[in-house]
Amino acid sequence: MASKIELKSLVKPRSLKTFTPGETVQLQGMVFNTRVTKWGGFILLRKPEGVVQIVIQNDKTVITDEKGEAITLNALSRESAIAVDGVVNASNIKDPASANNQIEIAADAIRVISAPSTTDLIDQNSIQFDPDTSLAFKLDHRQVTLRNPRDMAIFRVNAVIVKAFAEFLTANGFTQIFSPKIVAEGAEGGANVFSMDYFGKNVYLAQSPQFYKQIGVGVFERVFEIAPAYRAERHNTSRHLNEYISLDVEMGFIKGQEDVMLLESCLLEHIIRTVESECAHELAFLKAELPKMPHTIPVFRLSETHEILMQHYADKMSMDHRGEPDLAPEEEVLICDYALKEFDSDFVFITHFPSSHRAFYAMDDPDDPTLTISYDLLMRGREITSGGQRIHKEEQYIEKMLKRGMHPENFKFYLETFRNGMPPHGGFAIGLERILSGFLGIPNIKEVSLFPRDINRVAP
Ligand code: AMO
Repeated sequence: MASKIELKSLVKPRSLKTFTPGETVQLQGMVFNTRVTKWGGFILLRKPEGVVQIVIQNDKTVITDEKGEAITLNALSRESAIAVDGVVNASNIKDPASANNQIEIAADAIRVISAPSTTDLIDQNSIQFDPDTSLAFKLDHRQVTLRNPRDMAIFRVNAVIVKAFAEFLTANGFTQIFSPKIVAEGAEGGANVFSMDYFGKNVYLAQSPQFYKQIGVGVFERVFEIAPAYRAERHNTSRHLNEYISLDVEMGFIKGQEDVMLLESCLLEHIIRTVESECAHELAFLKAELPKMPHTIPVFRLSETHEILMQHYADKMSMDHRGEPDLAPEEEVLICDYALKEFDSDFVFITHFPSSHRAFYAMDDPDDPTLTISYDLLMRGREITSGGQRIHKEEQYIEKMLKRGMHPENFKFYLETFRNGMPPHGGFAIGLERILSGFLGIPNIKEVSLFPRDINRVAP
């Protein structure tokens, strides 16, 4: 059995950022690229944090293949898994994919641990830099195309967003939950629900953890969940996926939806600051600028938004949207433009959507029951969140369900929650791919989904 001391070195490989000139080092990684010169050449070694330059000198560096026989740099295939022994030297690397541009490694020995089984490898350089390489090609070969520094940088930022989300909520008394994705009823209504056979019964893939996070409030007061959500979107757009990651939050004992909006503002601020401090390298590489978060995010009612846009952008709109129950995509773009110009904010809250266009669990506004106490949060021209206050009384649920022609008997377990007592509560869900694409300025969310599922794609 391995001793704990050995395990320690396995658990945490040393970060390349800690390498200093003069040190003797041993490291392992995959060959991203090689360049042969008269005197030797270079290997770009791929590590989780980026690439590192290895310098080969023909008269000094010994390279051996899987069998232990000496080979030339020319014979070293890209995507070989190798072990390197060498000395760290100071350098000044220009490659933005570099994990630490202050150093390179002068290799004494390179040992091939495992070489690929083909010489017909996917050309990562063209994937990264050639705008003509189609997204379809990249996605068809995603299992390999993810290995280039650009995609790796995208998904490192992704991981930091998720970490910051969980960190902030945990620090603020929220308990992380994991709810089922095979469910008896769609929570959000509408036709975009996937149904499937479950031992002869018709069941669904969860459109959101809505019911379960509300149930979670009855237990823990404050809960969050990070999990896939499923939507049978028939349209192939740059902002819809059939499976996306939903960052869900639900909080009990709220005074109103303002509490929920304040929580989300502070949460986003924390996420932005964390990405800023931990992903400076990735942001520079991707030429991304994080969104501007003002002290207070501007808030407009939906009806007010239609009016503002008619007043300021009538010439830019295809039609007059006043009286409509939702924001048109062109309005999402224009109200964000307005928020940026007037409030220096890349975010804007839109509130008071009509009850007829929100899910049944949304609390109706006592001042005007045709409206709900609910909101959307837009960032850089796109909706990233829906949220609001929920109904917390069983009678109100039943009344609203019956009005909508829904059958309360289909929601027995959900209603039992409220019959047994619930505090006033509310919450929201952020689409992970939507915030990541917005942070990085990558318009198509398929590019920021690890293995996107759309109407034509279920593999890889
Ligand atoms: P909603 O249906 O608005 O609300 O979804 C919340 C957020 O999830 C993201 N999202 C999507 N992302 C990619 N592809 C899709 N097909 C897709 N659909 C939704 C968006 C959206 O703002 N239960 C409520 C949330 C709540 O009130 O707590 C809900 O699911 O970023």
